[in-house]
Amino acid sequence: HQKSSNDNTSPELIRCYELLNLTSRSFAAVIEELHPELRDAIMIFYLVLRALDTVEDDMTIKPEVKIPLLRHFDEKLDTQDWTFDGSGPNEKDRAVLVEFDQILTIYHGLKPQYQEIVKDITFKMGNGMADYILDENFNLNGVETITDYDLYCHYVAGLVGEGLTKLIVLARFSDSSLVEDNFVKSNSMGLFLQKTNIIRDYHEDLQDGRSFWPKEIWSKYTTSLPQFNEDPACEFEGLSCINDLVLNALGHVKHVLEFLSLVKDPSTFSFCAIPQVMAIATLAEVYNNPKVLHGVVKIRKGTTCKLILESRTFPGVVKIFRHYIQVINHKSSVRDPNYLKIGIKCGEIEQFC
Ligand code: PS7
Ligand code: MN
Ligand code: MN
Ligand code: MN
Ligand code: MN
Ligand code: MN
Repeated sequence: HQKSSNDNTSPELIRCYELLNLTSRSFAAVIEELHPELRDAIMIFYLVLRALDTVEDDMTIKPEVKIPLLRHFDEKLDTQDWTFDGSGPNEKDRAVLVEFDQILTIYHGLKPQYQEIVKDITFKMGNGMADYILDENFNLNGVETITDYDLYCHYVAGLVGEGLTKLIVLARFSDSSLVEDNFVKSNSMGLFLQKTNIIRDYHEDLQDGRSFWPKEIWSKYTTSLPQFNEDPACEFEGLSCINDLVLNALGHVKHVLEFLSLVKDPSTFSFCAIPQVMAIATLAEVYNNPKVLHGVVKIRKGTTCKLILESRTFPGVVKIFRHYIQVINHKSSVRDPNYLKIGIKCGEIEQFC
């Protein structure tokens, strides 16, 4: 298509940024602030994965249609004008699929190296998601072991960390050691966000007919996951389960802080740090909070603003983590089965904070 070299606001590009804002206000804010070298590439990376996740999330698409669509989603990136309007009318992000051709136009204008990263991660994520749609008996899948939980989170979020790290290192915005650890720290960046999202979304996911809480953890507290929501007598067990999941998520904090200490460019640092800071604040909010079992728990708007302002520097981020680790430690009750482990984990984190 025709486009002069300094015309960087084609109608397709404008529409892509609108789609970004329609699907996530928080990611839109941090992506729009990125350095021009990476801004469009990361915006497109986000929209492609948002489209893939919309397919994964749509429970009205039958597994016979959904699984091959996920497995071959990367191939849509070889086309100029693929679109999909088979997702349900209530699917909140269906516009990214209906207007996928707009995303493709901008995608094909990215640097070839950036396109390759987006495509490679799309391929791996789509196939990973597909593995988790049905179990070996062709029933809707749940997450069984903690190993499965880590693998699912790797597919849907650890891989995003890996792709973003490759982009950031290619653009020379961070220390190249970030790609020399087999993406262990990048993976933790994604897992910390994804596990926080999964703990917080218990009620919403249950209503959508699915769940990502691993059975290896919840089976210590109940024989059926919906019981935490349905039976008021099980509230204490539900809280113990939430706290056990938070303890598991806190296992990623060390790598998250190590990763952030190696990011050099300020806009890239904020982009990476803000979601992590929101996650630790969310974990402190959900910790021992019965509202998680019955609805959505969100952090206050004023808190969000304050966190964003304090996330500009690495010492600012460390201070926020220390604060929320203390909040969690103080909320912990001696009656909680993981009381000692939480105390030890919080102490460990404060050591390197
Ligand atoms: C490419 C920025 C910065 C090294 C759409 C950012 C959904 C938590 O589904 O929308 O509404 O419950 O609240 C983001 C690592 C991925 C992991 C994953 C792509 C950080 C498709 C975010 C985001 C790596 C699968 C959004 C993982 O949550 O969930 C770009 C470094 C998408 C990141 C999904 C979840 C993201 C998520 P929902 P949300
Ligand atoms: Mn999903
Ligand atoms: Mn989703
Ligand atoms: Mn969503
Ligand atoms: Mn979720
Ligand atoms: Mn959600």
